[in-house]
Amino acid sequence: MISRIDLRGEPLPEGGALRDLLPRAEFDVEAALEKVRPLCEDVRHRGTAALIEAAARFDGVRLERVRVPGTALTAALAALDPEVRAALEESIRRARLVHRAQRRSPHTTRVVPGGSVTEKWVPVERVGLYAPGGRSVYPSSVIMNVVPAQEAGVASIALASPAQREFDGLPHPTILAACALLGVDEVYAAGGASAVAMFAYGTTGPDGCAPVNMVTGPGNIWVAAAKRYFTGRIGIDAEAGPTEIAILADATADPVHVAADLISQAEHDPLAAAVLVTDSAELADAVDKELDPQVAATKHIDDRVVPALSGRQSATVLVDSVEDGLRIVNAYGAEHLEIQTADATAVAERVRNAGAVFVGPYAPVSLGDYCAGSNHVLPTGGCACHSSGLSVQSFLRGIHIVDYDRDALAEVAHHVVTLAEAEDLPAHGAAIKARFEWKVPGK
Ligand code: HSO
Ligand code: ZN
Repeated sequence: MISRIDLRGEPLPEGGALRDLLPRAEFDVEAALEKVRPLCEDVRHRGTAALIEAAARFDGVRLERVRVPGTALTAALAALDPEVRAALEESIRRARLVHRAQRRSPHTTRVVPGGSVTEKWVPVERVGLYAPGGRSVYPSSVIMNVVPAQEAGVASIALASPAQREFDGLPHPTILAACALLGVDEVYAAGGASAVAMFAYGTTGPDGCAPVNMVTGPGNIWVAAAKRYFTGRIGIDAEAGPTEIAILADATADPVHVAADLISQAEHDPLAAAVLVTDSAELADAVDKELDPQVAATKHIDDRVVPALSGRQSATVLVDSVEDGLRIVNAYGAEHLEIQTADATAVAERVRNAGAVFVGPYAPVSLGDYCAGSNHVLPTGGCACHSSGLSVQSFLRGIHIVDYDRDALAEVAHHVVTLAEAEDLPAHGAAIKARFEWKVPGK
């Protein structure tokens, strides 16, 4: 079911060529931009009326209101299965523990006597979170977006999720219940690119949504395209692409676990990538054997798991050693990377590129998706080579406060003027000279 790439017996190529050995799903955000632009501009010009029309067109729902009343949030929480509630609460508790520890305090560096730079951390003022509907109704993603924003100190948080026909045009009740548990009370029934536009431009009227400074949250290609459209105007987390799991395993790994973990992320999307990198052909064979019965027994077999595992974005990669395997996974930069080898801790320490690393046999990705305390909004499509997953830091801005007195400025004035002149920017130098008895042009 899963194809094989055999890289044994030859030295691995360097750099980009190594990365190209592992194919990725096509995710052409640029092409989607064309379709998204008119939707976004419609929201800009017609506001709530455009959102109502988009809900009718894309979600098949006749909406009367876009803003979800507080009573609907309370009702959704009251109707929530107590076991689901307990699990969500535990997920929130653990996520808070980890994210609270990410808070940053201001730091002052005394550069010279009388001259200091303080870096202070200021939360983004208002954030819009997007929670998808349809195939991916994930209250866990609401937690993973809201908790870091709250722990960062974001004062104003709004959430949008598509209107659902079977729930009277409200977003999915578990999404609403998760909002209620987290204390998010500004919720809109709005989906896709239109929801992102609502956040970016803001809308007016009784159902209006004030514009936000930043939009985060997962979504399909239309949401990713809308985020790209508004980048610069607002901040975004990342353009999330299809999910990915890579597993670096040796002969000590349990094929039952490996197969189960590959399937676990394949279940998200027909374009999800499941990649096993191993130096053990025996393990690869055993995993292949394990996949058949486990896939046959899983729920989303035909629509997602089989297409994901058999797609060109998934593969078993055979290498000569765990050392070579490390090179492969570092070149790939998976969203999720499991290490299932002897001395997994030491191998994990050598990982440079991954959204999150899961160490040893008892840290599967599913744990991280829900209850490890870590964040599950992670960079996909190789972006782990330059970006991090969502965290408190994502919602903070570091501001430098430069405080120099006369003596401290005088001490370095000569260098500043020299550099200004070297860059042919004499007015920069003049701004220094004007403060001392130094010849300022025109004076
Ligand atoms: N694995 C997904 C997140 C998720 N899993 C939500 C289950 N629910 C991307 O990290
Ligand atoms: Zn998942």
